[in-house]
Amino acid sequence: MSDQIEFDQLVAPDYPVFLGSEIQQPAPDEAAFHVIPVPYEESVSYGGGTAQGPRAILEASWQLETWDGVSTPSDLGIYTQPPVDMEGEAATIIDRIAESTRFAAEQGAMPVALGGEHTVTYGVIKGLLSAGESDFGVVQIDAHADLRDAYEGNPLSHASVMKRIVDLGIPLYQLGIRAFCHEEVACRETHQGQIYHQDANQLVPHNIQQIELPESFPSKVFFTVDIDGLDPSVFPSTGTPVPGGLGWYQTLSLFDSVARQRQIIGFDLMEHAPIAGFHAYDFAASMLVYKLMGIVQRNRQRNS
Ligand SMILES: [Mn+2]
Repeated sequence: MSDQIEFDQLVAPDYPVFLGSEIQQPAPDEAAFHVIPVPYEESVSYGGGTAQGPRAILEASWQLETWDGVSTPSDLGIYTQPPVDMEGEAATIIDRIAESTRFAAEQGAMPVALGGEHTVTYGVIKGLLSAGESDFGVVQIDAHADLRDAYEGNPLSHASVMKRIVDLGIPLYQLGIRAFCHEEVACRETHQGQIYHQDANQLVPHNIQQIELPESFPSKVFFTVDIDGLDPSVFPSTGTPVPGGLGWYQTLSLFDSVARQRQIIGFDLMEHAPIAGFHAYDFAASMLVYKLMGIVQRNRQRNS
């Protein structure tokens, strides 16, 4: 794809700005959204390639229309940050992700992180905390619970990312989970009142489009989307695909139902691993990001 399109707005070599075909890169403090590319791929357990995810999503975004079918999210301003530097050890990279996230928050913008493996979300959450966000919950769409205390000895594995977040005392609501182990079931039981869930076997066969967050759930929400939470018929472009996942419209509806109940303070899309020759999935991933921005935009208008 990059062989055919010449990108005239870049944030780093080979990294075009999000939607750069349609909008000029604004100043960082004039954007409601900061897209943060994080090509992190360290602990991937099965199929690889998610380090290529952020760039593929940015490239594909040049094919989007600014009108998302309902509103024009780009009117709020979308700033694309340079990709996070991947040199060094996992803990160092996590700190850099946190810095980029904090920068977004300090500019008054909502971080929109593009992965990369799901571990990235831990850095984003640390960044929100360091920016002074304290009382928020996380809503997670995923095929996997990611609640192992460590995976293959690694506490910063993509399979442990939600455990790291739970260990920070942050409430968690899981959606679409359908592949998990006994340790993760036990973790949910240990953390009753902190971890909530509606798994795929409830959501998908019953075509549930909305959830109701518990009253005690914080008023602010960070929303993390592992692309494997959607069904592999929509997104086979991921390292650990699992059948029986959420549909396209169902995902958008569930996100909207959360945005109607709580203030979204950021979101991410993780684990997209482009498949050479199948650019449909890159485009779908970029459209999903833009559609989520649109839902944020419309709920802001509704609530203001
Ligand atoms: Mn995950």
